Amino acid sequence: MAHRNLSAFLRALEDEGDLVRVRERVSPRLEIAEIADRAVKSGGPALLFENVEGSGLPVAINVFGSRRRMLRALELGSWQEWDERLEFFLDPKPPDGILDKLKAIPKVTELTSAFPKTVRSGPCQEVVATGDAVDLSNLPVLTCWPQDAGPFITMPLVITKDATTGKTNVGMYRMQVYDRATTGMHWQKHKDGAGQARGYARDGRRMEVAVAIGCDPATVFSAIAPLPPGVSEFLFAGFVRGEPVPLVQAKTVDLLVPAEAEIVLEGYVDPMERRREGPFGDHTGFYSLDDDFPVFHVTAMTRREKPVYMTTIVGRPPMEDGFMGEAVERLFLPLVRKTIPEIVDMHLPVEGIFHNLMIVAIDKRFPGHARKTMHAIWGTGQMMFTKTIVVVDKDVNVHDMAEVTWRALTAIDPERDVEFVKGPVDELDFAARLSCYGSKMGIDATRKWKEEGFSGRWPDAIVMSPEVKAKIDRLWPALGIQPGPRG
Ligand SMILES: Cc1cc2nc3c(=O)[nH]c(=O)nc-3n(C[C@H](O)[C@H](O)[C@H](O)COP(=O)(O)O)c2cc1C
Ligand SMILES: [Mn+2]
Repeated sequence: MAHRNLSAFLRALEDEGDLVRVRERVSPRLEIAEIADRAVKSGGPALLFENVEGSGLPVAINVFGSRRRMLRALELGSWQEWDERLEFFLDPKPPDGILDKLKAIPKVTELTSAFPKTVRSGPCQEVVATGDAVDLSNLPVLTCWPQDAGPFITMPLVITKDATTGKTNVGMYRMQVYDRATTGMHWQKHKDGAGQARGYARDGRRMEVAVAIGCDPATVFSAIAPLPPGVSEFLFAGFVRGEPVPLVQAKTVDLLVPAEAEIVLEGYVDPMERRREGPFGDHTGFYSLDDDFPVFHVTAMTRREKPVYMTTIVGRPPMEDGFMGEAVERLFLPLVRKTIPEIVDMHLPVEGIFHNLMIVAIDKRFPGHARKTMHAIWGTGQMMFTKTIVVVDKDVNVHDMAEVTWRALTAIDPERDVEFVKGPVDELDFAARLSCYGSKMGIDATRKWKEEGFSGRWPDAIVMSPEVKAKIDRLWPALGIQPGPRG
């Protein structure tokens, strides 16, 4: 059974001892951030702040802040389980005999039941405020870091529709709260929300926008999933959940919103309007400096009778979004392998903040294969932002950074094996020569071949012979050698 909504998920976490209710009175200005930062960095639980200064609403944070909770959110026992689930769809085999055919039926149902379904009413509209009754200051929006320009809604599901195709997009783009009914809309220019806004700008039309805050965890996660433009995040969420996402018609805009959401903001973005946004303590671990971004005018706010305000903080890694990033890495690996089949495994270390560092293990088959892989990655979706790609052979464990450091750095002649290219970079990359444009580096750390001009001899890595290891295994307990502190 899918988690029905945020509260159901929080209850499940609480039952498992993985949620702490904080009853102490705390401020949404910096204090909740400091507590959440300590919790995530120490592997702590999800937090529900029940007594927040200036607001009657509780604040849920660090809900995805561990691998365990991230898996629970996606209703997976392990990442392996996801690979197995996907395999049926990515590598379908014609059913062989009646038994196979019968077995395929639930799988096909799984796919059809992923489509969102429209319902006539939903708890997200138990309370409706429009016009002057809209007041964002009722929400416990966090100010996360000392130099932040103000409070920011950090976990919004921003829902928009393509001006031409009518297709819905959902993206997580932070929103700085300017006043009672106005926020920033920080969709970066490469993202689908910004792409759709360009369609409205072309037509000189206002763009209707709805923002859901706090949903069932798979739906929240779908907003950060790097799906190709035009692929529905709600469909993806339904597939992850194994149940459709129920959607309800918004009250004042022509958009469907998650019926089970805690809070929904409705309004519009004028594609020509810009306002200063930031600074904001960002997931790079540095402040993103102020810049001009679109503006969201909130014309209605609907909510549950007793909503929970869901949020997160970003900052120096590891943070909650790092666990979300790991889930993206694991969920999308089977799909990436469909287009770049030589990839055996990949890893984006959390300190590399998604786009700074990717380690890729490949099954190298021809000269220049590692470089081909780099260019394929730079040419695929949001992986285009990857600043550094390290390509290693398939026998290197990409998740073990000690092994990667050892193997990759012994394998390179830097001048020969490093490739520099130029292209689009993440908008948050402050070191780039220009905004959104800069260079990237690929390191071919695979074993070099004669066909690649390598004329030396490549030695084997040192490994003890299995017979000796087996013998010493038997002898070991009798030797009385205790492990001691290293160094
Ligand atoms: C906590 C969090 C905050 C984010 N904030 C932003 C943001 O402010 N602007 C942005 O463009 N992307 C942001 N992202 C990344 C996008 O959500 C992500 O790139 C997503 O794939 C965008 O959806 P889209 O492909 O439909 O545009 C954030 C991600 C997370 C996890
Ligand atoms: Mn999208």
